[in-house]
Amino acid sequence: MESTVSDFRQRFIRFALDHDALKFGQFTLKSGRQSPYFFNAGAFSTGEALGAIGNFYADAILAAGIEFDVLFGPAYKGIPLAAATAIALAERTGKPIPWVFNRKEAKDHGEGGNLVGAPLAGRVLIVDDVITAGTAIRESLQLIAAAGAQAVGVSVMMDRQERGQSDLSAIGELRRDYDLAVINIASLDDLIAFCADRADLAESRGRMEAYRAEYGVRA
Ligand code: OMP
Repeated sequence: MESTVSDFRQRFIRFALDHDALKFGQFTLKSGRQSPYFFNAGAFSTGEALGAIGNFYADAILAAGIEFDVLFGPAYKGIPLAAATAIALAERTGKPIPWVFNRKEAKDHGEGGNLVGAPLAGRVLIVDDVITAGTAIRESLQLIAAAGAQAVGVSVMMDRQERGQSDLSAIGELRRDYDLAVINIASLDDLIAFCADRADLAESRGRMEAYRAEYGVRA
């Protein structure tokens, strides 16, 4: 059967399942919502898996055609993801691809400050793991604004397509408040479409559809 999910998105979902990064069950989210599925980027715990993830981000970023000057990886989970993405994009574009990350605690010796890597300046593309209500991304946006740089987009492996702080989706609010491009490797809609092709995931699909009806909103 032909799938409705485009190629790299479908390959990514299969890859996440194979690496136990995508789990079905009952999970309490940061927002307090009870979710029938969870994405754990920490499960990509080998160099091989991380290299593949960097290439999935590169697929999504190149497909979006966004222009940026520097990648930003927010501490902690965004750091290895931004590094892997910078390597993959450099290999595929032949460009240097500057990247920078933050520490959670400022350092008062050595080079000082709470930013490590390339200057946080110009057009910034954030690389983070998952977006639910958008709280984590907003912290990064404040940091980028404080540095005098301009956030142009955020790239995540999973857009859960949930409501933010209002009736809009989390990414709808980000677009409205910051004029940001949101680039995902996969979304909840992709995940549900993927499950439609798999009889063994029919029950999980039903629970995700019920969850989407409660917390989801189209961007
Ligand atoms: P928001 O800040 O509400 O957008 O939630 C995003 C963060 O929640 C991510 O950066 C993760 O730390 C965590 N999270 C996941 O890692 N995977 C999920 O499937 C769901 C969440 C979550 O708690 O919402």
